[in-house]
Amino acid sequence: MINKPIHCDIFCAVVDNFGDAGVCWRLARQLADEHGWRVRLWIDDVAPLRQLVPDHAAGPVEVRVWPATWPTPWLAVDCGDVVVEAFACAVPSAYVEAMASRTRPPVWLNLEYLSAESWVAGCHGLSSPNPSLPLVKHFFFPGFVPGTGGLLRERNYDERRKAFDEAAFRDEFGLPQESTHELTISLFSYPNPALPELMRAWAASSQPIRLLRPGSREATQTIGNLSVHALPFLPQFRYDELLWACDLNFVRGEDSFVRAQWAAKPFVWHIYPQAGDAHRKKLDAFLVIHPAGTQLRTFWQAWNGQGTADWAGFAARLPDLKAPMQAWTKTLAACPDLATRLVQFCIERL
Ligand code: TRH
Repeated sequence: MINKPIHCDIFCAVVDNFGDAGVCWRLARQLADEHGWRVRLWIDDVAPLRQLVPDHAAGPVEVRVWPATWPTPWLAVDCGDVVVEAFACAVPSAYVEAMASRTRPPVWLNLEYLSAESWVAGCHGLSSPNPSLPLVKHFFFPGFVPGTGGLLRERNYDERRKAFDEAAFRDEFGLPQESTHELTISLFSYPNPALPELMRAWAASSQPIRLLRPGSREATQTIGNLSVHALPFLPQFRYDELLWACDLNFVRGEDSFVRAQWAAKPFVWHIYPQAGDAHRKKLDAFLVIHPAGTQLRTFWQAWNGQGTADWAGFAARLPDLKAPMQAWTKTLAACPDLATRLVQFCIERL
């Protein structure tokens, strides 16, 4: 048992996009803010973090550039009590040796990618002893069901949402005020061959559609009944505001996918494409556990490259999606969040 604040080093290698930095920052900030840990985030590319959190230098996390050549030797006292390697990014070997030379080895976690597949609960928490050093690594799997590591969700999420002023948000970005006959949609996806056809369907729809595209450089334009607005790439904590302001959210990857679930609005997921179509199984696994999975399936599969996206059919189902979306969020929010579970997991082993 230790009395001083727990010191945690999180290692993040940016593979691509924003998800690696986004997830690591979210976890790091929660551990510092909500659990009083002293957290250092070692990240090999600060550029995405700067976009997500322009003021990250203000704390509460100490952000350090993970140098290409790690300084050697690394001292045992400079290791965290808890070491998190995000997405199997491989902690530098000099650091690992220093971990092994501590009288009490750190709790070492590999934070895995999120998946709804049924094997996840069986693998969460499993340990892997180091073949040559007195160290054990544990696999920490985020997940949707009991027995997994849960999902990242800040303690003050509901409070922030209650305080959200949608009218002010719309004013700030030059959007008209909310109207009941118009559908507001946010779009954050990978390049998607299904998009041009969907835009045509939106332009031809009888209901006016306002499409908000964060981080898009395209000019704001109107095509038939579709108004397209380019928005700036928002700081991470403000991205939630965009999701709250919309009736339907197109999200992708891992972190925006989770935020859409907290927003409890109907959403469409563009899953991160993987070699050998491995992502299809993950998409199906989520549709199986989600209470609206049956209503979502064909449109989501089409958005992910299987079949044709039938907008009119999906739009007709939107009103019925509200209740299961809210029920799902309620179920998830009733479980402890990922940071709390991670803290508990570590305290039992420190
Ligand atoms: O950027 P992504 O495609 O990240 C991906 C996934 O995490 C994928 O699983 C992983 O393998 C790959 O990275 C390496 O999508 P994701 O996960 O949704 O992350 C986007 C982040 O950007 C998220 O934290 C929300 C944030 N964001 C903003 O802060 N402002 C914005 O305006 C937008 C659109 C997003």
